Parts: sequence; C-alpha cells; structure tokens
Amino acid sequence: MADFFETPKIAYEGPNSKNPLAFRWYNENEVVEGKTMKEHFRFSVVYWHTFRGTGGDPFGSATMVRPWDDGSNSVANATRRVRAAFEFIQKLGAPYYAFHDRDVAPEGDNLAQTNKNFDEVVKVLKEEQERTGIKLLWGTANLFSNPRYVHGASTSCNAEVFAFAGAQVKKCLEVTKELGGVNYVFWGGREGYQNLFNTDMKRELDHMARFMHMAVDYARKIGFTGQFLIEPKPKEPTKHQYDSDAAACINFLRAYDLLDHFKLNIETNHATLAGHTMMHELDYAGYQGALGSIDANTGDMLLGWDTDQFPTDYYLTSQVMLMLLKYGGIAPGGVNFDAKVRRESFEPVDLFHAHVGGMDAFARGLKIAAAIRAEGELAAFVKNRYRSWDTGIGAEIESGRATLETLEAEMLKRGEISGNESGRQEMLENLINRYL
Ligand code: XLS
Ligand code: NI
Ligand code: NI
Repeated sequence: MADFFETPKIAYEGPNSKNPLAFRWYNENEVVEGKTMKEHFRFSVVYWHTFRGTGGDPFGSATMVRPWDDGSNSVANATRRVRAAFEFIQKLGAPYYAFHDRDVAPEGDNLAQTNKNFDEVVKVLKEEQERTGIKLLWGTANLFSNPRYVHGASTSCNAEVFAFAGAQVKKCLEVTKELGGVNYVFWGGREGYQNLFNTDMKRELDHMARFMHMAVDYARKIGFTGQFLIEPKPKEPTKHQYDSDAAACINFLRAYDLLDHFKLNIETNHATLAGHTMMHELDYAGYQGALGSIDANTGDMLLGWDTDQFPTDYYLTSQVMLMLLKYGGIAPGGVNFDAKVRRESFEPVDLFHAHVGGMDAFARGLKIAAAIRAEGELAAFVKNRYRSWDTGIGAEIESGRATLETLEAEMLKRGEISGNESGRQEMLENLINRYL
C-alpha cells in the first residue's frame, strides 16, 4: 500500500512528551469512569474538511497541498483519495469517519451516473473499512452545494427539487447501511429562508417533516437501524435556518411526531452562532433525552461565522465532557471533528497536528470532568441549592399535590419568604479552575 503521508503512526507518549506528533493525554486504552477513552469519545474524522477542503475563501483560491489529489472529478481520483484518507485515519488512531455522499464520489451528468460513481467508490470505502477496522459514524446527503438546491431541498418552493433530494437520500441511506454506518445525519443545508416576503414557512416546515418521515419509513423498510440525527445551526448559508438550535429542533420533532426517531448532533460553533454555549445546547438536548452525537470544533470570538476550528481549549472540552458524562455518554454517536485546518496550514502534516490537538484537548477535558465528578463538590453544591424542593412545600409542588389555593394559604400563614442564598458563581468558577 502506497504511503501518502510521511508521518508515522501517532503514539501516546504521556504529558511530559515534547513530541508534537504524539498524544500527551489521549491514551485510547486508559479507563476513566469505567470506560476506555476510545469508548468515551468514539473519535471521528470528517471527509469534507479533511479530504475535500481546499483552503479557498472568498478572497483567494485553494492553498492546500494534497499530493494524492489531482483536482479532477474522476472516480480514479476519488479512489486514490479514499486510500489516502484511510491511511491518515489509521495513523491517527481514530475509530470512525463521516461523509456526505458528494464528498466521497463525484457527481455525473445525471442521477443514474452519479449513483454509479458513488457505488464504485463505496466498494473502495468498504475495502478500506475492512482492511483497517475503521467504521462509519454517519453518512449524510449533501443537499446544499448543487445549484438545484438554491431554494433549499425538502423546503424548496419547487416540488421537483424535493423529489430529487428524496432520491438522493434514498441512495445515501442504502450506502450508509451497506457501510455499517451507526447514524444518519440531517444538517439543514439550505433549509431556511433569506426573506419571509417570498416564503410560506408553514408549508416548508410541513414538507421538511414529510421528508424526514419518508426517510424513517425507508430506513425501516431496508433494515437500517442506525440513529437518525438532526444537526442544529441558526444561520449560514441562509439568514434563518429552520433547525436553529436544540430547542427549535426538539420542538419541530415533537410537533411532527418524529421525536421517537431522531436525536441531535450538537456542534460547538453552531451553538455559538445561536447565541448559546455548547454546554447549554448539550444540557438542553440531554435532559430531553435527545443528545445523539457531537460535531467537535470551535469558533473564533472575533468572527461571526462558522469558522470550524479545531478545539484546543480545555475549559471548553471540560464543559463538554461534564455534559457527556452527566448524560451517560454519547454512543452510538461520537466526537466528530467537523473542523478544518486554517488556509495558512496547508501541508499534509498540519492535518495531524490539528487532530492530535483536538483529541488531546478532549482527553484532558475528560480527565478534568471526571476529577470534578469524583470529588463531588460541584454536584453537592447544586443538590444543596435545590434542597427546598425535597421536602415541605417544594415536594408538594413537584408531586403535583399543591394548587394555587394551597400555596396562597401557606404564604398567608408565612407572610413572606424566609430568605434566599447566594448563587456563589465566582466561588464555583474558581473551583473549576482548581482542576484545570
Ligand atoms: C455545516 C455543518 C455540516 C454538517 C454535515 O455547518 O456543520 O458540515 O456537519 O452536513
Ligand atoms: Ni457539522
Ligand atoms: Ni458547521
């Protein structure tokens, strides 16, 4: 097998290592809270940014040096790219990858030709999965790049476009099943609007729900048992994306009777764009039983778009891991690096630096979160903060026995509440810093 990368396999060398191409914290067999790190994270590499990202931006063309890629739209080039991708993922030691249909195989002149190209590349993906043991975390259909999706896919004003998108998802579900994918993602590419003057919002949302029901029905029909996921994002490319945040997605799923079939794939940078923290989105999805998977990345404080940077901040990864531990882990989802190297980091080795840093930041975050939980001070504080609900009037309310009349009678007797206590935010922030 040809070597596309000069970098050798990445090894765990421990916190004192100064080797930039070694893990200092991610030790896949190390057990934390009863599970190995490998099981906790289920790290996944994305095909789109890592193997299709060119470094182009609105002000300049491609910068990435990818010697295995001749830039053509041929199946031969796509096949070579698969070999390079699996060499990379194997050397990195990530157990999963994720793709859009159009990342892995080129579109042809018509749907039949496109499907044929896809099938040819899928054979190679399957061969490489078997050779390396790397598995598919999720598949998804790209329903936003092609100009036919200018007005959206399932929410397009044009029914023919809905039909084409349906055909595309059918094929992508078959392929995801064929490759043993454990999830299937819908990110609402252009499912939103730029302007409400030309938009029938109700009709579009009804159509989006119809589309998802069709996917659920077809999955059942072909025996695809992977978890369906929706990935919230509030804007970009449209001004308003219908799947704007965890709460909006869950409301949509519940309103259209889809909540039994879907969970959420929460992405850090999307949470930021929605004006939430990642921790908020994870807690919200988690308490509703809808936390499915995460797209791990980070934005830039000074840039208001989806910069998809690799996460390196321990404060962030500690918060994420506190939430994942709280809700019992992420499987069958995973920690999927929907992140791209900067345009200026154009050499192949930068892909290793980026992923090594992300995996290490998450491993460090896991250890910090586990230490906070082991000591139990934070949990004890929260439990104590809500103690008024455990007995007396609080327990009456929670159990549903209290009414406005009983509350009035009780408060007339007391005359006033007996007092509130400090939230101790600063003390708790200092407490977290003790573990960092
Ligand atoms: C775009 C999304 C996208 C999804 C997959 O912002 O993050 O990459 O993860 O379609
Ligand atoms: Ni994403
Ligand atoms: Ni994104």
